[in-house]
Amino acid sequence: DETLSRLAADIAAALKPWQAAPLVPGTQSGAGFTEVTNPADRRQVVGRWQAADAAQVSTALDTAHAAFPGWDHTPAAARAKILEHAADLMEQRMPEIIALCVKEAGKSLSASVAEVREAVDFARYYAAQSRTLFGAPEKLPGPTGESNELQLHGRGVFVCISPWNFPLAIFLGQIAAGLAAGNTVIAKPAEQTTLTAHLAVQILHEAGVPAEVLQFLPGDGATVGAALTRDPRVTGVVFTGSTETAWAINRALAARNAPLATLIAETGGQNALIADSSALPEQLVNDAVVGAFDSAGQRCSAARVLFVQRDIADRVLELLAGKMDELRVGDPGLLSTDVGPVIDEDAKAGLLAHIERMKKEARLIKAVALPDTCANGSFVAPHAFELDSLSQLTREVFGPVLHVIRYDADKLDDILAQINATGYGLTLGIHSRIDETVNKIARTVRVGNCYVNRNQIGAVVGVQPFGGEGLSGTGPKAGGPHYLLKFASERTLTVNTTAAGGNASLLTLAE
Ligand code: UN1
Repeated sequence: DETLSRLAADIAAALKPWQAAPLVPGTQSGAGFTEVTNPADRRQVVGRWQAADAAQVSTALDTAHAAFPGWDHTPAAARAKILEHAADLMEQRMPEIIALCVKEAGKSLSASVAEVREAVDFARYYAAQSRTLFGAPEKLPGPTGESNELQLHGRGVFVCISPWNFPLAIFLGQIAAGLAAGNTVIAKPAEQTTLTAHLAVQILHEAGVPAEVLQFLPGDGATVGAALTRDPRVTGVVFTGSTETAWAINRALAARNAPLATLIAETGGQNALIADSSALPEQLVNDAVVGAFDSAGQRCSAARVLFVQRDIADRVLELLAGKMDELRVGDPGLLSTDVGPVIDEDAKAGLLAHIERMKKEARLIKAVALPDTCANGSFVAPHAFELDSLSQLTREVFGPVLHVIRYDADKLDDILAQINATGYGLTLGIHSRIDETVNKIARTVRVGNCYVNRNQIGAVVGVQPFGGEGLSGTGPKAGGPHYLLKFASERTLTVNTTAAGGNASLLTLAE
């Protein structure tokens, strides 16, 4: 209790004064600073930063390339120790990180706490994985007189391109994976959350990651991102964001006459939640509301389309409208807030345009009223619409809008085919008490994460490895046992251990 109230007091203290705007060190020359304002009011200045220029990008690549062998040969246990130290530091500096995340990204207090928790989990999980996977080479069976082993190494220079919706967790998770596997890393965060990302990099450096091993290059995708991905020295890119950007990165990597690079991408979704008539309506609605509106719907895992069997649809829609009425929209710095602002004015404009279109083409189930306190910020009221068909949605709607479609029991197969036909495959929710139905849906719909009789967001590191397939990503799953393998290169070492093998038999195989 004491710890909790101290934490609450520290967060409140960090939230209150609008501290002197932090600059991004090392990027202070040249013109053009971007001013970051709090999305909850668009007035308070949170900080300023400046994009890296072409010379800085080029120097970073030289440096990362030169530093790779040294970091790759650093024992995995030593790399792991540094990441674990970073996890400890993040825990110690929770109030400061949470406050920045609230102010810069507009994430609610509870979501910002979860953000730090997830970042800590990623750092510890990949550290543990790297001890096991990279610590000792795997001995392979072979004929007498020969020894065989499989070693894992880093691939080289990894570029991490991260999204604004998890400004700390995904940013840090990507970097931690790259570093744990022995790569040097150049991190380019989403522009909207540069300051939170910068704080994460400071913490990693403080924990002992050498400056040349992890470099920070703020800026936009079209200039900084593109300059990085076209460089032949980049051996891997880990990206979370839109499917379109993943395509662009893939094309840039493929256009180089260079060693073939790895792309690990986690992209969008058109996530369905399917409820048959055996679903428990109250539980279904609770999970739908959390799935659709937590973090103002700005999760790629969020529930976007609720398919509800016609027999229970009226009851479910009534409960849904009632539950949405309880949502408190407003200042993300208040513990009582459920739904904060969306990330910026562009996002807001796009969502409002979608809502206007839905008002014409679909039936409004509920529009939550925005309180006056939301007047200046980038707020979008949570909405639910009833649609006739999934074809009315042409793209992922990344915000607090839930779409509902009724289906007849004998049309379930059609629904499943339509969901697959979107090409996305990230999360799926199923609410049903009938094992046969659950199994059929879970077997048919091609997604990365399927949740049964619970909400479909908030995958926990090491517990629910997260990531999609098809248009939703390449895999492997973040926070899962195979993720680090994709950041690594494999080397098979075969040594003649007979007398004829001479001195080779004296080789120390383990690094
Ligand atoms: C994302 O929105 O990019 O399961 C990923 C979740 C989070 C991951 C979301 N752990 O909601």
